[in-house]
Amino acid sequence: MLHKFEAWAADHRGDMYTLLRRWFELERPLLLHSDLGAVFNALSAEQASLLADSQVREIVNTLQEAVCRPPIVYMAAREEAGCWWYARLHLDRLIPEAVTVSEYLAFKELLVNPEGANEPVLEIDFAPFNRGSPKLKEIRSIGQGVIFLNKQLAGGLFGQLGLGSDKLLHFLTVHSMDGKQLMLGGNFADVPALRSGLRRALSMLEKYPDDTEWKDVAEPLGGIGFAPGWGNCVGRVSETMSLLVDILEAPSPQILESFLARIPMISKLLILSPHGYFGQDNVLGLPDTGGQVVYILDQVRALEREMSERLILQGIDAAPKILIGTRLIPDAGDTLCHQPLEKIHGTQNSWIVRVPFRKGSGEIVRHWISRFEIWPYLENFAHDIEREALAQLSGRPDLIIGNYSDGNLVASLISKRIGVTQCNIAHALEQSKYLHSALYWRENEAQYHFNCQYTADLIAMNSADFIITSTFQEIAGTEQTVGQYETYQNYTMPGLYRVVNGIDLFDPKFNIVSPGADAEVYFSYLDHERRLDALIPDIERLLYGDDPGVPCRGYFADPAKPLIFTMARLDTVKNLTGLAAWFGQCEALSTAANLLVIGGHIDPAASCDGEERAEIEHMHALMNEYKLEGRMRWLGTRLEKNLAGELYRHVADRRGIFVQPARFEAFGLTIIEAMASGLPVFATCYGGPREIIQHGVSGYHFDPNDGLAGASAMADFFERVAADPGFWDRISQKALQRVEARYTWRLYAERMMTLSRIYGFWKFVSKLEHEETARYLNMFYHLQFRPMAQALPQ
Ligand code: UDP
Ligand code: LCN
Repeated sequence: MLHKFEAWAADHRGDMYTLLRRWFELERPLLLHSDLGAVFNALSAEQASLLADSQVREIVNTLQEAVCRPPIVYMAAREEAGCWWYARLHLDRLIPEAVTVSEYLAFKELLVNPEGANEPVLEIDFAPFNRGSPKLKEIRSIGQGVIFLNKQLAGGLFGQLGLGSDKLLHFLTVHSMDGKQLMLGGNFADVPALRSGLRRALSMLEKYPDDTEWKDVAEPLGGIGFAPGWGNCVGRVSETMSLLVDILEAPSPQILESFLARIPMISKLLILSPHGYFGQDNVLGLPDTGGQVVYILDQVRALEREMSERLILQGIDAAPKILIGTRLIPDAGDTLCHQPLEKIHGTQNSWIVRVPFRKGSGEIVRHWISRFEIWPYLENFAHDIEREALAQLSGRPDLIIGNYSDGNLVASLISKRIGVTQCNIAHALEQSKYLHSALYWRENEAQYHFNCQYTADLIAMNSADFIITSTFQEIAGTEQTVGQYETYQNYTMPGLYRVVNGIDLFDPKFNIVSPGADAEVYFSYLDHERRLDALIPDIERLLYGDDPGVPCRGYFADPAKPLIFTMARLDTVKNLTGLAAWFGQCEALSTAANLLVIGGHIDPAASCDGEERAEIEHMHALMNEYKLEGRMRWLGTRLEKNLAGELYRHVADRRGIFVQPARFEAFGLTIIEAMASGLPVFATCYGGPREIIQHGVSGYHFDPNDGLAGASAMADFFERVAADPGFWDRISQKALQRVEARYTWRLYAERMMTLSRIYGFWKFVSKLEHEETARYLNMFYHLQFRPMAQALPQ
């Protein structure tokens, strides 16, 4: 594409000159994709020749960013996910010239540090460590790492290299759980011996009915060299053994996956989520406490069920145990976050384990602190929670799952120390939410400490054995937008370091495994038998009562209108105030429907978070400005799950909609909850919702930067529904089907358990290959992250 650009510029010097001048005339040093496109569109409206030239439009479309220092501009172009090129253009020469990513970033750094052109800079580059390790090739395969890995294992390790069988034999020979030998008793000297053992075992098993229990064949099988773990009954044992026979003969990716998925490897899990109020009651909607907590609690219930079913099927008599490690907050308000141990409802043996944050002096931090302020405490936290987890689990966990930047860093520290497979879940990577926050990290330092956060992210994502994402776009974006992980591919933090290869989107460590909505709570409004009718009076009071019983502002002068419902934490990115403003500005919408907002507090003094206080005041100002009192109700409360579930359904009964107006939403659990209840949803087009909803089929996207257009689309929707009530039903049906097919915890747990086994095995067989990266990361942690974290106020 750069060659095309060069050729076009050579043939169209006049147009190139005009375009460049127009960019400079904006007098902004950093132009975004949207700015570059807008200038081009304005220009091509004036010059028909430009408009007609589809080639240059295609080129301009790929430009993501331009750094202008007249008479020079440096450009970053993204042809497709993960595939970038960089060029420089001079007003005199007018022919683009390729530059390296390093040169591009160096030029960008001058925006912040104009005198720093010749200063030496630390460059971070992970590419050399990954040379030679297998990588995906196709964009559409991104996020399906395990499928690729199975092919690699089947084709390379077991195929051409032929080493796989020996490694598998070794793996099965040393495999144990709680000190008890599983799979092989250790008497097979080599693969031929194993093969003949399998043949003997299979022919012996033929004599037994399939449902014969393991205990009845354990002795003769033990005599041949087989330990427990093959199955709970003869039928299952034979199947598992046959799978191994097939692998040793001619492995296929599917057979390998099926076999590895059966090995009882996972009975103890450690999940890390240090920040926020992590609890089961009275925490949702508090600052920094939202979907991540819901996700993890639902995940634990689903994983415990899956782990226990798999252990039973494999004939292992062990109860799984899951721990969620979080911080203990002594001054925890009306939450239970001051308790060291809390059993998780609906589980047999899963617990929240809390240890407090300690300062360097040893003093315990008593109060809640923002997720942006926690960096200095994580190292001590990692030590303390590791000790606690080892004690609670009576040994090492089989898998460690980190959550968000802090949990993933702690997971990296512990996993390395105790040699356990590490899985990361980002939930939200902040570079996508806070534009240019890496470049201008110093300006934001007082509030956000992105220097620590982005360094932690880089360390954690490169340490992880595998990474779970909720959507494809989280990794690699869309044609138009950059993926959340992709933002870590190249970036610079002037004065700290420059990243030229931070993460490879084609790494097979990435896997898309989407979460679900708790099916016990969020189900269709049509499922009358399961509905919680007892909650109807509470809902009516909250929505329509003169005294709703919780802090509130506004009422519905005409309660018969359908509802536009939104619910989220009241922070700037969630943009609930944006929705209130569009509602106020769009007459057609505020005539057609009422607005129900649930989030934050009504009294700013009740909030302990600066950003939330500012949003509260903004919301009041909007209600005053647009006189929303009789058309909008704002409840400053946190809804308990069952009440939230019944409320979604109540809004559906009344033919309403759910709106998610965020400037950016990493995934958006409320969207799938609303869809699972049968509500048509209008959601931001930035982030996960774009993938969850098929626009115009199972809901709608809109651009929060053009919220008025979104508001008028909602007004059109209500108008259409008024004319054709069946239209609402059709969208509602599609929303229900979409969630059922894609976003369920059962699908999640099955996939997650298979992945942990395959990556666990992969880690075992490729142990040495990651040592270099681990060393590099260790140095990066100690020389870069640690001093920055320790310098933060405690
Ligand atoms: N939530 C809730 N009650 C509230 C506010 C939020 O139950 O008063 C839940 C909501 O149902 C969802 C979660 O909090 O499960 C928010 O998750 P989401 O992914 O939408 O956003 P996040 O807060 O993680 O950014
Ligand atoms: C964090 C977010 O910001 C949401 O978009 C996600 O839905 C939530 O975590 C759960 O992953």
